[in-house]
Amino acid sequence: MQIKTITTHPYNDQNPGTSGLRKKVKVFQQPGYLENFVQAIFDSLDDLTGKILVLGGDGRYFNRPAIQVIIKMAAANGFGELIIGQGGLLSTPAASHIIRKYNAFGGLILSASHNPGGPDEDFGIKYNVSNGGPAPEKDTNAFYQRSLVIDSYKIASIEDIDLDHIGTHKIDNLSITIIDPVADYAELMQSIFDFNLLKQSISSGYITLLFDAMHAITGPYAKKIFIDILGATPDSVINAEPLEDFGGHHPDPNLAHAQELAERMFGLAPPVFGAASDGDGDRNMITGSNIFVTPSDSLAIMAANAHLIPAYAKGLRGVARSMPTSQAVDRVAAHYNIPCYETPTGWKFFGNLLDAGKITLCGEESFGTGSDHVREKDGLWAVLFWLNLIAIKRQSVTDIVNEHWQKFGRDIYCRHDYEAVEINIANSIVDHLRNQLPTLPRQTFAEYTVKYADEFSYEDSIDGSISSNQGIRIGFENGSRIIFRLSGTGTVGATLRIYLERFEADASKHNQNAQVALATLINLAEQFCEIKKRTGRTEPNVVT
Ligand code: G16
Repeated sequence: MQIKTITTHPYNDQNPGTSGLRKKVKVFQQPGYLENFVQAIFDSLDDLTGKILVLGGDGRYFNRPAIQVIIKMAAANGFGELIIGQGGLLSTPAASHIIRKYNAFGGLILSASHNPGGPDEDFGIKYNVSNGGPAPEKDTNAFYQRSLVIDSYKIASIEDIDLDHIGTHKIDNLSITIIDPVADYAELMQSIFDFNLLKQSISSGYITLLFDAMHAITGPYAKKIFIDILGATPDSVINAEPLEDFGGHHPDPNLAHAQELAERMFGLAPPVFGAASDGDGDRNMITGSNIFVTPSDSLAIMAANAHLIPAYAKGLRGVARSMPTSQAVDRVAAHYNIPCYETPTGWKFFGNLLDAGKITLCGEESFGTGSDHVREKDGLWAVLFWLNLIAIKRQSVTDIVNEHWQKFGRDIYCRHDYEAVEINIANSIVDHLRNQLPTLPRQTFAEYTVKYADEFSYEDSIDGSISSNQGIRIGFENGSRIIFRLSGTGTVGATLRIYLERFEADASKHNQNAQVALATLINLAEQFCEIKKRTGRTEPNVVT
């Protein structure tokens, strides 16, 4: 195979965010842009010669051409084997599983997750390490540093590979295997959950379900698992065909974007259970007939009931949540006397805890939950977990949630997102918040007295690494919190996220609307950050 070394010039904006490098497709299409970043990754890795690389993406626009480039670069850089999902498709959790199962050196996952797709929309790429999880910060920092000085990349002169047929191609010492993207993952799910019980519950009509794949990667996975294996009716999976532009929608599983699902679940005669996943299949939204379960509550409920699921019957070693996720799971951990860790936003921070066996279950408010079965959050796993719970407990989603709140109390929670804020304004808001931090403790606002006001910094208990500036926290004596963070996944301007939470022990007040119950905190948040005043906006773009 002939290998060419191409001269390039560095770009200065290839700093990975919360989850890989995400930019507009047009940015990725600049000469050498994709190649530089991939070469920066390969240059930063210890000897990769002869090793296995897993490759796949969520099928969005630019997925296929990018994969062909990466195949040629991986060949030129000396990988021994490439494992690629048929059609260039792999969900993020399936890629994580395949890296682990086949002892791969790592994997490149092409996705911008829940961001929209298409020629004028978003593309992304991230590297996962040999444990199957996202590269930790020390690696992503190294990728960025290398990208700033890169002056050439290596690429092999080989024909494009046929991605659509399963099989193996041999080119000199390189073997390229195109695999069924679903089979290994479906097998893994069957080793975790009680598929016999699920089949009975679905065939008897006890569980009716609706899954919205949002024209993204989970369509083929959901069809295989829910329809082919579990026997659900074909109309149980909607928007199942992956499209390069996700049908023009945001593949973001929340009530605003999974509109069709929301209409059915809150309409006449809804199914027992409804769920959606995102672009690359790692997020999940859980609903029941006329109820939406917040991701923070979902994590807590899963933790409280995990012992009912076959794979977790021995109980959980510990749990973890990202800092802005509500404290509901902390109460469950305290009840079962297991450790609960608080990490910065970003799945990569759970990896060390999972590898060290400190935690079994973890999750985030951003619609992500997962366990030690892979090293990514896992949308369909969460859906199967809930289905398995409903089948065992013989309760509706509403009853499961209410029972949980009665036992543990309710952490009333919501998040307000202000998207595409001008970067200078966003930075001035963060500076303004920072300046107030020393003066806030012990001040009282209505019934809220500030207990602490700081910027979250995390020390990894396994490798001792420190991650600073991970969000501004204002915590109150009564356990309520307001948190401010700039998103690390947006591609236009800055997104300010405001997370609000208040604990309610009184069961007679559990069924309040969250926006109403959190109204004082919402006003206080504006008083602290002045987003409306500084931008002239009147409301957040998204409320979850
Ligand atoms: C990614 C990360 C998550 C994070 C989320 C939101 O999810 O994997 O850990 O919670 O982004 O991050 P931010 O608040 O910085 O936008 P995904 O599903 O987009 O890969």
